[in-house]
Amino acid sequence: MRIPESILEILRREERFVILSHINPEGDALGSSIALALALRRMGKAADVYNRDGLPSIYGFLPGSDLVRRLEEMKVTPESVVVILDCNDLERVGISERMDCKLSMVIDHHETESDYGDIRWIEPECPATGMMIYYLLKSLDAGIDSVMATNLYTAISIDTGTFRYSNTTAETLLAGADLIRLGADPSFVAERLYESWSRNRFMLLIETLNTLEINRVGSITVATTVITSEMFRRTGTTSSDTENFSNFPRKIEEVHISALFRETEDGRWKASLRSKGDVNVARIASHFGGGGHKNAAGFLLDGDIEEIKRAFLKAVSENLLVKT
Ligand SMILES: [Mn+2]
Repeated sequence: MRIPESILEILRREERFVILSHINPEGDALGSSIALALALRRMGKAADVYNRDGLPSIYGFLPGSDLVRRLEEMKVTPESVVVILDCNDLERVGISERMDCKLSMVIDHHETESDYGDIRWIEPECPATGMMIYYLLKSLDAGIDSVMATNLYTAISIDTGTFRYSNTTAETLLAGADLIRLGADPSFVAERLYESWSRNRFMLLIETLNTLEINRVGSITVATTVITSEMFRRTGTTSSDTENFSNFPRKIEEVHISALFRETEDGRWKASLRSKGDVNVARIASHFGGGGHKNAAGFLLDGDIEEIKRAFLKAVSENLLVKT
């Protein structure tokens, strides 16, 4: 992976950094942000991490996670370099106006959504932003300590299903191995990510799986599940408890696509799409104005959930002519 020289130069030269990532942050956004901030601090610079939604409690295990503060506390000055990670436009960060900063920089592995940023480094083939930060820190010679290693290992774990998804390559495993050598504990991270749920979260999963419907669309089998605001209320959970839920119906052998529809606080519906192998759900998401990767994508729609499901299945039949 070739790191743009301008990025290395700015990180070495500038003194003040504000690190931002997407709303509803998950392990890649958080781990990448924390690791980069700690590396910059180690280089003697000021580096702060903000996220609109703060730190979800399930990521409280990340060392250095106390660095993550809410967007309303953000201080950007004309000397600041703003670094946006794991997304590439301001709307995804939850910011509506351009900031008065010295420079803005985007580091992301999602297909381009906007042209925001004075410097953009985007690698759609890269499995995680955490991989890009890993290579970046290697090139900066800042040194990766065990705290940074744990954050980057978690970032890569989340976006590769802990080295299982089709984006897992030899490079991913080599980076994972190096991060373990540098101090990441794979069984600790896996236990915190996959075996540390609250009972409430598990009850929400049971309710969600009870909404399962399986539809055959041409040669494609689609599983849909739904989470309503009422289900969140009943189980005492929030949207951050739903991370990974859309993967569960993929466990069914014949299912090619799993679509989870979650009601948002403002009464809209957020679809999280997951697929196996060659089935490209990014194409369906973009049909509805959303985006993502081949095997993981999403979109947001207004309206009645039953109508949205019907429109979704129609879009699958129109947009996917895939051999299975
Ligand atoms: Mn990511």
